[in-house]
Amino acid sequence: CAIAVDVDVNAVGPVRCVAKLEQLKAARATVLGRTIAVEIAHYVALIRLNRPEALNALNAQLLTELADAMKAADKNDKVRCIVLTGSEKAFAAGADIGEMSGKSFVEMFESDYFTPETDTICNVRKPVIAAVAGYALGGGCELAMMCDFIIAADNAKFGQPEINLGVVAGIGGTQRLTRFVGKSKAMDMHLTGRFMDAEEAERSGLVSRVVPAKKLIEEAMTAAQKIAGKSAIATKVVKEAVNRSYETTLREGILFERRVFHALFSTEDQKEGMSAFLEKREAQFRDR
Ligand code: DAK
Repeated sequence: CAIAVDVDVNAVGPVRCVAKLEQLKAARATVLGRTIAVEIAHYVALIRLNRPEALNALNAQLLTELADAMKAADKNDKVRCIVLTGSEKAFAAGADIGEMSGKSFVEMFESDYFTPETDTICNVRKPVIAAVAGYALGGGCELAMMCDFIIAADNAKFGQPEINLGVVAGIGGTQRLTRFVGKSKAMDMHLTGRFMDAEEAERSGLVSRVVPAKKLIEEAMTAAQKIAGKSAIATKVVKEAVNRSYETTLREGILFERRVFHALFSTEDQKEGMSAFLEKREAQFRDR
């Protein structure tokens, strides 16, 4: 089912300030898929996973719809930041065990199970925040880690319990969790299958902050709107540069950072941002 996310919310030009929640609700436009819902307002796309009957377990349909929605949001001029969330009970309780259980090696290998969808999600160039409440397990934890940062509700529970099913994480969990929390804790999580609560997740560097569950969306939208007000060129460059720290050596990463820093001096937004600071006024970024 098509996920069209081009919705006019009567906002012109980059976001200058954080909109109030009431304004956000008033301007909200919703597009529903069968397993996700997309709302766009004030330059933020809020994508909700919506398979409550299976705690948002990731099946082929959900991941296809999610990848389509992410791609559309990445292309949409009215979106400058994306928030990905689930329900209060579950961000996502993992890949859909029912869908996977009977598959053979050949079926998994030939379909390259979930690779095109997760590649699409990881290739989004706009900033993506995961707003996680409840369970983020297995593929759910891995999906949250594919986002640029995670804001957790105080009821969030993270885990890689694939070991209990006789398998191993398959969409980045052994690699990303280890980079987030270090080898010892990652081994503990993957080998025992235990869950980590929000407080431990924040302490370990898996999430950037923990907020009360009732305020999760408000906090994530406020952060997203703040990002939406920055230069879109600079936010994409930040994303590429920080991701380099995972994907290459320190030496190469620092060289990449230096080069993109130099390159930003060719933009009007750099001149505007620095002039605005010196003139003690708010910057008016134009994404040029
Ligand atoms: N898949 C399918 N259905 C699930 C599910 C899942 N992962 N998790 C929950 N559900 C369903 C339950 O079956 C139940 O359905 P009904 O029985 O009502 O029809 C419904 O959601 C509510 O769940 P519970 O009744 O179990 O709810 P509780 O509150 O009692 O327990 C729970 C919540 C999250 C602790 C429990 O549901 C649970 O342990 N769920 C499974 C968690 C898990 O093992 N997750 C890891 C799955 S494996 C790969 C790509 C991806 C992956 C691997 C490879 N490749 C590309 C190579 C990823 C693998 C995984 O994620």
